[in-house]
Amino acid sequence: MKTQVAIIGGGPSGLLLSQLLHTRGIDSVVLERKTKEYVLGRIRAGVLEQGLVGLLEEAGCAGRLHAEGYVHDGTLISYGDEMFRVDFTEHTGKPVIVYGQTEVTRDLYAAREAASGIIEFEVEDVVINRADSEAPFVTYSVGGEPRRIDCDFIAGCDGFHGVSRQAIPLDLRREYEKVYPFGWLGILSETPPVNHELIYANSTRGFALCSMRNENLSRYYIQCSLSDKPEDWTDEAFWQELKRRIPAEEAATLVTGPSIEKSIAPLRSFVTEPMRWGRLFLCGDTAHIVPPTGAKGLNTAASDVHYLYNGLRDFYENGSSAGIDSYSEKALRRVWKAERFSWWFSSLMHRYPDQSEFDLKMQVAELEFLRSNKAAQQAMAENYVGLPY
Ligand code: FAS
Ligand code: PHB
Repeated sequence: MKTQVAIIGGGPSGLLLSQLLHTRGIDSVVLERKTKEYVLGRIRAGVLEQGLVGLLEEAGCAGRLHAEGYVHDGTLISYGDEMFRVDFTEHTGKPVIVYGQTEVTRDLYAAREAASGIIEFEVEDVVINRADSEAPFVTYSVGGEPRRIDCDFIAGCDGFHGVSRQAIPLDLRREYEKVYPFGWLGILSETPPVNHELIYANSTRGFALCSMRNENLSRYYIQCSLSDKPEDWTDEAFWQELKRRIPAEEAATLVTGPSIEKSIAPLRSFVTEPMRWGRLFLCGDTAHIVPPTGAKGLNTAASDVHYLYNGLRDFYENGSSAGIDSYSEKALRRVWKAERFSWWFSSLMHRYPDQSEFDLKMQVAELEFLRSNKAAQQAMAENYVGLPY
């Protein structure tokens, strides 16, 4: 098979890139390791920056998002029984949209299928070949049958555990990592959200987050030990712990119910540089990971897609390689700002095993400053709604 862009990974990065390229008549093939049902079964991000919304509009996939997504003009931050609000629209003129990553991915699959886009599922043994040449190709198998795609470019959109990052020779890669000494235990419940906005909670017992997907589908998280397993937590134990970590007034109105999904995500900050080697471009989680505290994971994958899509458009439409040549530097400049914000917000909101009494006092002082200072709130709001591409 021959195509212009071979895309490894059928998650949001790969699908969004494929659909955007399609709108400009640029052919691609998406290779996905799992089944579509498996991909759609993952419960992940919930908050979309305007930049991602704009890309989905450009890709012709934003109809349901605008019909079903929730516009959030701000968020609540609590510490003990104290709670204050950061108004995104007041400080930046922009809201965020609450709409699950699962739905974004579903909309992208629907768009690719409507356009007869080529997506191969359950691929195995994906190997990137001659990425540092003018004639790269990808080999893989489906059902034991060996296959090959000859292409102009390869987009590695295969997430943190994919093969693309490793295709760049180790001596050419620099990796930066911070592993957090805790995870997030998350549940999904068919209950009304405790508040119409998100609540990020700093408590003496650890972090909690109250989020949602719609008026009868709530998403809650509590910081947990890395040794915890989802099955260690009954629903009742989860609800009791969540109530201890959010303000009493909110806990009193929390509607509990059976969990329909329960999972633990480890937290890490990770960046690999560069995000390009020859005709291979890394995009999304394969190149960088953030702790989900700042809701930057999916949204930073989106800005990578923006830079790569425009670089490839420039190449095919204008014969210029300027966009693809500057891709890695441009993408990384925004990636590191997302890493900083996610690390800052995680440091502010979580309990760390080695924290001293002084460290805890610093957290409260930082929260009080954020609560009372307009410039601090503007800085937080600008990062949360998404820095410019
Ligand atoms: P993805 O990992 O989503 O997609 C990569 C795809 O490539 C997958 O479908 C995988 O099956 C496929 N693949 C892997 N190896 C392959 C191979 N060899 N061949 C072919 N295909 C291959 N972000 C937030 O903003 N908020 C959150 O709350 C949040 N929670 C998260 C929870 C978890 C458990 C995880 C892992 C991530 C979370 N994230 C969150 C981040 C997440 O949303 C990512 O940023 C987002 O999925 C990035 O999308 P992709 O880059 O497409 O990577
Ligand atoms: C979610 O709704 O899953 C969510 C929202 C905000 C975050 C992380 C996760 O920062």
